[in-house]
Amino acid sequence: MSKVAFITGATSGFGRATARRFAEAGWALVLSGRRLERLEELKAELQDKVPVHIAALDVRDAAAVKALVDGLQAPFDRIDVLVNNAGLALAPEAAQKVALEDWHTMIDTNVTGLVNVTHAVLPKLLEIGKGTSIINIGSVAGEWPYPGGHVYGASKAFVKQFSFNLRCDLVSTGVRVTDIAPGMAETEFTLVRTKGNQAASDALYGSTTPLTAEDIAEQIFYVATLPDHININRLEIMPSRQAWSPFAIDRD
Ligand code: NDP
Ligand code: 8X3
Repeated sequence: MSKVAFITGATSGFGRATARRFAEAGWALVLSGRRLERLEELKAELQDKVPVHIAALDVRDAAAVKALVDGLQAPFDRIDVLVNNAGLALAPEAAQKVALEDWHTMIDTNVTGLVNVTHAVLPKLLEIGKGTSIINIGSVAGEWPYPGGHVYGASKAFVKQFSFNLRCDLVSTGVRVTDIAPGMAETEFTLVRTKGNQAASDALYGSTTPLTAEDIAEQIFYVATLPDHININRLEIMPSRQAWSPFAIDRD
C-alpha cells in the first residue's frame, strides 16, 4: 500500500516541488491550494506515476478543510505525512505603513490556516502513529527579526513554537513534528509579497544564488523518510550566500 502525503499550497513553489519529490518515490498524494487549474496541471503530470487527489482549498476555511479531510476515500484516507506548506508574506514595508488587512491575511493563512489543517489531519496521523510526520514550513523570519518582517516573522515564530509544543503532546504517539525554516528561496513568494512586482522579485533573487523549491522539497522528503525513531525538531536552511546583518542603530 502506498504511503500518502497531504500537501497544502501545492500549486506553486515548495509545495509543488514537494509533490513531485514524493511522487518520484511512489507516494500517493493529496494536493490542495486555491488555484484549481494549477492543481489539475500537476495531477495530469503526476497521475501516471502515483494516485493523486486534488482539491481546491483555502486553508483559512476551517469547515472546508475538515470536509476535505473527512471526505477522503481510499487510498487517500490514510495520511502518513502532512506538509503544512500553504502560506504567504505581504507588505514588505515598515509596520507603520502596512494595511491592517494585510496583517490579518498573514495571520489567517499562516497561523489559523495551519492550525485548521493540523487539527483536521491529526486524527488520521494518529490512526497510523509510528513513523508519521507533521512537517510545518516555518521560516528564518520566525527566528531572526528584520525590517518589514513584522507580522510575517511573528506568524512563523508561531509555527516554530506550535511545532515544538505539538511534539510535547505527541511524544508517545509516534507522530513526529518538524519545523522546516528556509531562508531566501526563489519561488512566487516575493511576487505575492509585493503584489505582483516581478522586477522586485527578480532584483531580490538576481546576482546571487537563492535556494530553489527543489532544495526545500529534498529536505522535506529527507525529514519524512528518516527512520521512525528520529525526529528533526527544526531544520533551518539558508543559501550559502545569505547571512545575518549587523544591528541597526539610530543616530542623531
Ligand atoms: P509560493 O507563493 O510559490 O507558494 C505558496 C503556496 O501557498 C501556493 O501554492 C499558494 O496556493 C498557497 N497558499 C497561499 N495562501 C493560501 C490559502 N489561503 N489557502 C491555501 N493555499 C494557500 O511560495 P513558497 O513556495 O515560497 O511558500 C511556501 C511556504 O514557504 C510558505 O509558508 C512561505 O511562507 C514559506 N517560506 C518561503 C520562503 C521563500 O523564501 N520562498 C522561505 C521560508 C519560508 P494558492 O495561491 O493557489 O492558494
Ligand atoms: C521567507 C524568507 O527571508 O523573506 O520566509 O523571510 S524571508
